Amino acid sequence: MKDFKRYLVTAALPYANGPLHIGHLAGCYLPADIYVRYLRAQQRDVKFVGGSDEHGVPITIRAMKENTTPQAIVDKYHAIIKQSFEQLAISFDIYSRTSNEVHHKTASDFFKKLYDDGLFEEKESEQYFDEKANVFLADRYIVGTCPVCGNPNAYGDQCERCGSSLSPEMLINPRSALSDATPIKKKTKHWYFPLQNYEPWLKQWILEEHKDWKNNVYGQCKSWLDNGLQPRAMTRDSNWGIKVPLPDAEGKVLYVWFDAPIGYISATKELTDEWADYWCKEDTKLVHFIGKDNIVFHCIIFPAMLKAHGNFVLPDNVPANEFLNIEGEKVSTSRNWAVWVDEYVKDFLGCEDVLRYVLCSNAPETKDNDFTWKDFQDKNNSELASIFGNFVNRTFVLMHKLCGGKVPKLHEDVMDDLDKNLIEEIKNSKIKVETAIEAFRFREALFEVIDLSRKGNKYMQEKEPWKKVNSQQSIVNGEDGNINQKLIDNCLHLCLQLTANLTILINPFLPFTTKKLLYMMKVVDKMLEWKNAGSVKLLSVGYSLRAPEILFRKIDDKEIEIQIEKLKSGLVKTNTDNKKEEATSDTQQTHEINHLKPEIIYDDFAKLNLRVGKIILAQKVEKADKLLKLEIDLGFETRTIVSGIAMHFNPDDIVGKQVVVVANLAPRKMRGIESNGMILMAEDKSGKLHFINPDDDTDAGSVVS
Ligand code: B3M
Ligand code: ZN
Repeated sequence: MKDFKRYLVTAALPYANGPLHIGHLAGCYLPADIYVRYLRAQQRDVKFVGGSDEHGVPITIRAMKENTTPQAIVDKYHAIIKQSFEQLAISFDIYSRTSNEVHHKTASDFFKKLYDDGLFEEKESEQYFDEKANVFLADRYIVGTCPVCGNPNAYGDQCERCGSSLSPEMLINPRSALSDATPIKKKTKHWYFPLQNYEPWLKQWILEEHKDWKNNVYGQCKSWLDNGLQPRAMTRDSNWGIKVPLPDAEGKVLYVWFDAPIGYISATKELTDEWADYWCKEDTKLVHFIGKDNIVFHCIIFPAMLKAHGNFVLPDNVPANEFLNIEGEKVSTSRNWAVWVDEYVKDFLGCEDVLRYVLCSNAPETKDNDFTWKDFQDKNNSELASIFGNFVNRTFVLMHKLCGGKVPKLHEDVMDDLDKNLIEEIKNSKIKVETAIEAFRFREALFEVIDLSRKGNKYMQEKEPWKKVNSQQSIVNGEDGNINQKLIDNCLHLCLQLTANLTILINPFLPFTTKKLLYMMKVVDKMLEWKNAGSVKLLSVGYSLRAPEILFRKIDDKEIEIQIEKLKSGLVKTNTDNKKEEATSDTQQTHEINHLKPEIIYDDFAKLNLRVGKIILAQKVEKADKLLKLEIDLGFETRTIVSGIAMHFNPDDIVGKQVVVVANLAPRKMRGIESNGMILMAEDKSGKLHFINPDDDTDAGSVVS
């Protein structure tokens, strides 16, 4: 392994067009912060840079939606995002913004250098233009009717109802998503970066020299490289962004993905005069933490730009996470299906570490993962509080009760195997945790820390120091009493040393908890140096310690219900997806309809097999007030279906009625009767049920779709 002198760690620059949600945190900010805190504890030379991405179409769209200027938007959201990071203790050395002058100059000079070196291709092409809004339109901003399924709101790149991949030319009645105007084609000139020229080098650099990258990252790079790279326009027609620094470039700005990664360089410049050491010296380890949708930009495009420019180090690793879903659904900011960091902090003040814990122990490191409030509660109550918190609390309480509030001695003469094993476990934990962190396996690392506290609990349970006191009282002989005190001392001595170790190991993950622990032990930050982990001589004998604090309060069901309710009631119906939803405009925004279930795609619907059926028999089910047993003619067969409609209809009145049946529902036993399907009914506001009647003469078995 290469010996690195310094570390430069970056975390993707969030677009300043909305607040931060927990998916962002889990994706890259929390892992980056854990890594950096660990490196700092290792006394390594590290800089952690970040900032807001304040250019690009998402910002201008947001400004249009909110009827304000892009500047007002970025000012507003930059402040909110920055504060959310601070509240969760994401410890950037600098959190900058790409609207800063340093950045404009850095990005502009970067572009100019590539231009002067003759590395761009200038090309004119025809692109869609909205004459009303006076802007060129990316495919996503053109909507129209899908030629495949007739969806009137298909996008210029894809229909979300039927999943067809489209181009704007294919849409029937195309219109601009911004103004409703019919887009026209207009000529425009742009500067293209010939990515294909860097393909051989990228193949060597990534596919041969970086087999160590995470599978998801390596795999995505390989697929881009296998498909062949194309020239990419590095400029856009817009009045928001960094002006193209050329004389004949009126109304042109740098492509946001050209300028944003340069933002890492600009932020380092703002942070330190030694910025060039971090960016230009070969013994720097540059690590980009990102989400999976940013892989191509950080692994292919930006490195190619750096290579073309020359003099810069390249990323040594790009540990990208997958996505975090919420309660089984993709995060969608426009549907408000998200857990917002600023709101979390308000609702769970003092529980910042709990969020950090849950997001790390459930991080989408290798695949998309799910955040649920129930799991959040479980992890807090039965891991943090019951295992980690409980161990520390017992240790402190017993130390005060049985050892006079001071660190007791370790009496070597009465040490047994349990004691020796525990010392061994403490040493091993350090190695396990650091190996996992160095490999960007933060979940595993955190698990090891909690596991050490679990071992502490087990040790304490086996030793039962509280019982030694009772036997001590009953023993008249002073000698035995001493032995018992020695055993108590040893147990609590080791439990306290274990607590000190836990403090060092948990520090990168739970910085708030670490502070409380340091306070309770009356020790200073210096103890947190990573090299101290593994030692059982961290707390000096005779040193008096404070009373324990509760590290993690229990979170009750009510609090969880409130959050789930909040999530569900905030639901807004739209037809946009997670990644591209920021692209929608006023004209596409649909109104709020509360309590609708989360959006599904056509394929979900298509799984249902709906048929027309006719009720030929209806009977009450014994000892079940609500159930009727129905025999339903489906044309091709007769089915028994048990339905919860007995309170609404008299069996005799419904025989002969037509119904819509979910015919492929898995069978289910109710009151001992197997029900093979379900009938659909409409429920009005008052809770009254109504039949959904097909026309009288619809044949039984007809397909409903
Ligand atoms: N702002 C995209 C995103 O937030 C973009 C990242 C820039 S990193 C240089 O997903
Ligand atoms: Zn379609």
